[in-house]
Amino acid sequence: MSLIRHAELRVLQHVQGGDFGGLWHSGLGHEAIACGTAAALRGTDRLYATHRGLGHVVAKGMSLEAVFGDILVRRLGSARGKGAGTPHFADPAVGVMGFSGTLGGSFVLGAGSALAATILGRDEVTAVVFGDGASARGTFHEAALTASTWKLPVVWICENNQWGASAPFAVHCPTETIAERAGAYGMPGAVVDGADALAVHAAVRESVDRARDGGGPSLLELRTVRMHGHYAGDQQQYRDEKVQLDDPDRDPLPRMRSRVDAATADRLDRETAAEVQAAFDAILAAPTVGAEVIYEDVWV
Ligand SMILES: Cc1ncc(C[n+]2csc(CCOP(=O)(O)OP(=O)(O)O)c2C)c(N)n1
Ligand SMILES: [Mg+2]
Repeated sequence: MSLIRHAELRVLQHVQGGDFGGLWHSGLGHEAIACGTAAALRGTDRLYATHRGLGHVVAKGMSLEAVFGDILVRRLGSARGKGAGTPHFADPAVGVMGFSGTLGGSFVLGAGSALAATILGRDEVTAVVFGDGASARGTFHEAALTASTWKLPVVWICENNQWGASAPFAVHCPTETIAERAGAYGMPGAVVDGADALAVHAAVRESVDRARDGGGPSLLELRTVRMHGHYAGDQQQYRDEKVQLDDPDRDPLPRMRSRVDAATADRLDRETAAEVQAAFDAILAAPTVGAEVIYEDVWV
């Protein structure tokens, strides 16, 4: 969580410096979900993350170099210099299966990934992460229904940060929870404190075990806060509440820190800060790529 926090802050600093050609969606506040989820998955299990998913892909095992390379449009990025940042993070070797520019595509891709594992006899679980806003897509219905009917090894992981861009949860969702939809699909559903990494881990672990044992999918709704705007630079005029970093009631980092002895926490903080700084500097110093890469990896 500390590594992800430092990486998020470093990227934010870079984006705020103005040398970034796109929208950056900060995952500050989502670190416990990323780590609790990845820790419950095996290396061979598959993960579909989100546009806010830097933490998820790092927790799943994607290198900082590849992540920063994608953000900074360098050769070492997983898109090998084609850029585009978070939506295109992918490293199948560690089970990071990519995402897309449109929300909701990963519901059906995730169900397909789990179906493939079943057909091929692979002992793999697929975790699909999505936001409270994205849960409104019609693809959720068809993927959830099919995955439950066929008992596919999927875990649906909703990061409910109470916002879909500028729309508050109560405005875009007619029910108190998203988890209560689970019953309609014949799967278990639960609301979990998404700022508590250990609670996330326990819940995801149970769902992963169930999926692996042939019990089919589950729907977990992990409640947390989006600590920054929808994108870096979002003035959030629609939002009164401001969430501060280091708030022990809202920020997942101090909550985890309180469970570790202070010396260990300090050491991890120092080491991860240095690791992030070194990786970011190295990628920043590498040459950017030009238009010559555009036809690479294109199948005609
Ligand atoms: C199909 C589709 N509709 C709209 C968008 C634009 N968009 C990108 S992120 C976002 C908000 C998503 O909210 P949520 O799913 O709750 O995720 P969060 O940003 O809160 O992590 C929107 C509307 C999109 N990328 N794809
Ligand atoms: Mg949201």
